[in-house]
Amino acid sequence: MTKPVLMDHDGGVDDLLSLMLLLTMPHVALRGVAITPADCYFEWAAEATAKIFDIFGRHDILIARGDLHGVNAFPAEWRAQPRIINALPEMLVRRIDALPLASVPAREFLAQQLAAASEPVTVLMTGPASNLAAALAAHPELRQNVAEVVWMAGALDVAGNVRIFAHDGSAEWNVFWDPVSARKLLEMRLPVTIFPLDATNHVPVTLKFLQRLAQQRQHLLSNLAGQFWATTINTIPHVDFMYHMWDTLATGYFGCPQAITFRKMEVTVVDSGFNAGQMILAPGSGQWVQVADTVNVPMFHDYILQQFNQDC
Ligand code: AGV
Ligand code: CA
Repeated sequence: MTKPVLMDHDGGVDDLLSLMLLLTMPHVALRGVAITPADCYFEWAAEATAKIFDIFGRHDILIARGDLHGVNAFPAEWRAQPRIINALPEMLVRRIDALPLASVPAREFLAQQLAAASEPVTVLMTGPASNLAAALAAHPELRQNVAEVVWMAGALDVAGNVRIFAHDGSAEWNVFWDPVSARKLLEMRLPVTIFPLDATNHVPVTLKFLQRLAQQRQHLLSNLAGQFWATTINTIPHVDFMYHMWDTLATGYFGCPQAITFRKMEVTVVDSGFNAGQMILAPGSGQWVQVADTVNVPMFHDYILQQFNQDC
């Protein structure tokens, strides 16, 4: 049984690794990729995405451009990260003559794909929620075509990762970029599985893990993933800034759910003020979602190593 999946990512190194991981899963049928210009500049993220398709020999998947912009911009130096990725030798040698671009913006592309699907589709979001929230607001009848929304977002019982002037630090960036859309999406009462910082804090990118990955570098995917992760190692070595397998954990859920425990929580999103973008418990008035909680880290690492230990 294959699982139809639409991915909406925002071009971070973690997002690109997640796309690679997703493409290693034989039971996942990737139906399209939307790119939100949040933690990336679209052109560089689209180029990296197309090159990853090329590595997997997948020239059948379209990229749709997000035309919505959140109220709180990501730092420019984070947004430029795909440039480094595109400059890695293995990526440089891949020439993309023309990007496989969809003819409509991402929100309309998601709606079209959901409408055309013969069975409900899972939407994996590794960036903000703007495109899906807009698609389903414009076409409410398509909500029944969503099997599950899997979203890396939020921080519940732990600190957020937004560190800017005039914010209390309680929000996670994917929610903070566009808190209003995040809140609207939750209010649509879809089956949602959230991967908040509470879960992803268990999986920092460590040199110990990268050393294991390097041992299997004769496989192109391991070599490439090792190089992608190496570009993240010089982020400030403090838990607030350290690079984690945020999106990679959410993606790993598709292939290795047994490594993750979940709890059911009733949540909402604060959409303005000093804690804009904070995801909070809202007993009696929120939306019930499944929230990733703990991670069996050795099992998760083994899974990633196994997926990248193959030729494509
Ligand atoms: O908040 C985590 C989200 C994930 O979707 N992103 C990165 C992942 O793609 C934002 C982010 C938080 N800290 C970062 C981020 C950092 N140090 N560098 C780049 N992006
Ligand atoms: Ca991301």
